[in-house]
Amino acid sequence: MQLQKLVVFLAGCSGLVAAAPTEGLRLIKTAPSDPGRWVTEEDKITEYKAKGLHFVDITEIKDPDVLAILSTPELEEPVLSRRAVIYPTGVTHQTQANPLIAQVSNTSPQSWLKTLTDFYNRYYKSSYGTQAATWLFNTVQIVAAANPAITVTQFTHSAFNQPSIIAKIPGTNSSLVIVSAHFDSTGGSSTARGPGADDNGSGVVVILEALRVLANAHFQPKNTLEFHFYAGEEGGLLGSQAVFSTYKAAKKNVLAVVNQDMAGYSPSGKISIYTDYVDSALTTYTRAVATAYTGATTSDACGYGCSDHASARSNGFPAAYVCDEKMATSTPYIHTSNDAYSTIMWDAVLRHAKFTVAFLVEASFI
Ligand SMILES: *[C@@H]1O[C@H](CO)[C@@H](O)[C@H](O)[C@H]1NC(C)=O
Ligand SMILES: CC(=O)N[C@H]1CO[C@H](CO)[C@@H](O)[C@@H]1O
Ligand SMILES: [Zn+2]
Repeated sequence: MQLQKLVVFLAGCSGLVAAAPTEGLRLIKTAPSDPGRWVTEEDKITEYKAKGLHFVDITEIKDPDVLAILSTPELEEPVLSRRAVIYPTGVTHQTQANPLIAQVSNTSPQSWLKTLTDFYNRYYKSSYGTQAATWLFNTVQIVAAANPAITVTQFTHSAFNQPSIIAKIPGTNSSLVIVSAHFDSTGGSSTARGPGADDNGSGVVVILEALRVLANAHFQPKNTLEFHFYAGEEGGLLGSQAVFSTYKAAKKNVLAVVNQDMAGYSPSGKISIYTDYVDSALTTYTRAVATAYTGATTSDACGYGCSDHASARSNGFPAAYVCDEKMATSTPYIHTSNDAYSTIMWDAVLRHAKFTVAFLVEASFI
């Protein structure tokens, strides 16, 4: 609220802000120090996403805690300290994890990613984006049906038709371990072809494959496991923001959020664990799990508002970000019509799916 008044003031006197807030414009923020600027929906995609610029759409964020974190420099202690979770220093459940990891394959991911990339695009405000959500909801339900204890729900968003989707494996404890990926895509404008194979169809099929394996095995966790498929990420982290805002209001106890956004293009053959705008203790634990189960990892930083883990963090939850490659050598096809099924490196998808199963099994016992 206050922030928005500030922006109006700045717009009047300095020209720092692109436009005054009028009907239909959106307030986006590109850095902690950026007071925000009003842009059109189309500009978000053509002037920011398509040019590799990250932002958070803060138009609907009213929570002062969340706005404060989004304006706090990355290296300062976040205003809203998360509950301290003590993570194990290494892996301790290989006996349970290894037989499950052996069930991971690319057979289902290949078929799912083919369907996802065949939608003209999965832009969150297009009818294709809604159709993709309907298909994904049905597919998650089919996968989850192997274990009747698993619930699958749609989390609807007031400002656009594409819902987020959440699958839950109830544990004996309601504390949550969450893996996530967004399923919307963009091809560089609202109307462009956007197959979104690596970005981020690959993250979606990775966590869906992990769900398939755990559902088939009737895996019974101690902590409750959730699989989040977010809508509207390319619009400024909209789906994840709404989900975590609800979780904050409900005072849910979240032990870990591991977001994967791009899991299908990796010339290095190593999982990359990103280190900025994340929880450092969870990141250390995530790296320990990834190293134990997939070998050496790399590190990088992707900046402000880079993906949905930022929404978990700004709502006070511990978040980590796992990607298929360092920025410099990551897919050259992102956010274009060339982010195609044919460019996917399937060994990377398999590696991330195995990591996801390993992480869920290990963290289910935290
Ligand atoms: C659930 O786990 C949390 C720690 O994550 C613990 O504090 C709490 O006591 C547990 N609840 C039950 C019912 O075991
Ligand atoms: C990221 C995203 O959420 N869409 C994203 C897919 O992944 C790339 C790499 O993380 C992001 O830059 C895009 O914004
Ligand atoms: Zn993207």
